[in-house]
Amino acid sequence: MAETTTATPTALPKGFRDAEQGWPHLDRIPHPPRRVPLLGDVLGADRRTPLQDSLRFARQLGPIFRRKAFGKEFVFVWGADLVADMADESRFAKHVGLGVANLRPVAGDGLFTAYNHEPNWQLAHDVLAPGFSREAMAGYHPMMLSVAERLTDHWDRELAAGRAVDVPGDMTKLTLETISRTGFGHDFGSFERDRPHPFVTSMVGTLSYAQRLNSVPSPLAPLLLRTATRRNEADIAYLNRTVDDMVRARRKNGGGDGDLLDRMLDTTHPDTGERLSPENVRRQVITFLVAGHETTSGSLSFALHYLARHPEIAARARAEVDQVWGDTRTPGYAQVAKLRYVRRVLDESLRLWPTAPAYAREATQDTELTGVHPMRRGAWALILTPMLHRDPEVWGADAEEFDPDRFDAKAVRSRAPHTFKPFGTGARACIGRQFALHEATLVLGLLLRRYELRPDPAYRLRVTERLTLMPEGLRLHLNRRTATAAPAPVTVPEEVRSEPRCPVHGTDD
Ligand code: MNH
Repeated sequence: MAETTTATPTALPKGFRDAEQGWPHLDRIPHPPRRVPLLGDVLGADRRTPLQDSLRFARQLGPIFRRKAFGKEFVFVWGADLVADMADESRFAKHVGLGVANLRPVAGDGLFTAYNHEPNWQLAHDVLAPGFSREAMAGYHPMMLSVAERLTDHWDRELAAGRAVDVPGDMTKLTLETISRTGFGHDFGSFERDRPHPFVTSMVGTLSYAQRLNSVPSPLAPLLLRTATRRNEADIAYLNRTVDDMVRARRKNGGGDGDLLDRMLDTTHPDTGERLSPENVRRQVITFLVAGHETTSGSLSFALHYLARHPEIAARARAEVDQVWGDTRTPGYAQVAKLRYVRRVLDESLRLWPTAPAYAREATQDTELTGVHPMRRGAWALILTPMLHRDPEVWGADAEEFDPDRFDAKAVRSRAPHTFKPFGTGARACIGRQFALHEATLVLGLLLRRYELRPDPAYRLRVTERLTLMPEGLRLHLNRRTATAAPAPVTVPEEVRSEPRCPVHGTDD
């Protein structure tokens, strides 16, 4: 096994399809009272919002519960002690199931969808992790800044035309351009288009399809979703073609300055000398283009929604930006992390709406969850992060309120570990966490500094689901801020830190 290993992914059985086989004491786990024969717990469920339905069930049934759909039963977990126990990497690991498993035809053994036992996980992790080190991030910063300027140019034009801005649409343009240019030297020209790039349309198509597959009995899926399946195949083919073109262009022209694509194509494993196969490179490029923008876009959108709804919070964040950045037109890499309050706004948005709202964990041995629920090796549960993040026992009676002060240093220290998990946990936690947080903090800082946000008073937050979460139809009106007498910029010293063994998970809780 490689030196840089952060955990040893063990070879596991595929995982029980049904909770009955893996949880000997299923009777200890409550389920909705009225079950429909054959269909299961479908009363009050909406095919388009499986996550928000599960949140409703969670509120009724408590910290661990089960739901049955078409004869298959699944266990859901959100209580803080249960989630913390399942974060124990010596007894539990990522489970590739449900929505994630449905993405296998798109992303194969790419980093996100790989089974723990697939050798390409460790190989790709070790080869790509340095692409998310502090040095790498500092290198992406100028490109992130230049994409953000495309956004503000666009917003300036919308403002001048007296139009409200399409927040999720524009955040998606921004985050897609950011990952494609920093990671792959590719320009999708998103801001020059009126409609989303076809890559985005196909990506949303495959994500929605993967979600829909969970809402029909699997043997009947080919029949019930025939048209959708055909469209999905066309979407996957389009994603593959786009990516193959990008790779071909790079092979021909070379020169990505050591970006992610260069790493995927050229870098050999430090110990084994192995490199990623062409088929695996294709899977990784799709994985990073999708995972690298969809969730960050949602997080930025939710944060802007809350900032528009809470002018006092926006004012405080804006004051911080003025104070820390002053008149520097182009804030440097180290000046982004200094926006502590802006970062809290982002954390608080990710608390209420973690845009990748669930992750699955499986037992790597026969064990007892918190000493109460026996699990056989391979049994698994879905962790509902939005409920964990709203548990009144952790977050207080006002857990549903937006309050960034929950993330000031003292409050964070006083909370138990594993109570805030928007990026998942353990060896398979998000590799792009720092990337996303840096990009989103930078962009929020730039937007707060330049605009005042006015909500549409008639707007009620509606959340669309396509495995990820996004505020639907969110539009905001902008005012250009009048030039303020901002205080002189504070000089921010670059900290010197030694690199942990794994550049992305060295400090993971
Ligand atoms: Mn991301 C894994 C959330 C941004 C690339 N990401 C995960 C997981 C969560 C997650 C949760 C774990 C899933 C699981 O256990 O099944 N990710 C996010 C959120 C944001 C995000 C909420 C933004 C906000 N992710 C990004 C960005 C990138 C990225 C940006 C790339 C540039 N994420 C990944 C990859 C994985 C992952 C790759 C899989 C890592 C692995 O299993 O080794």
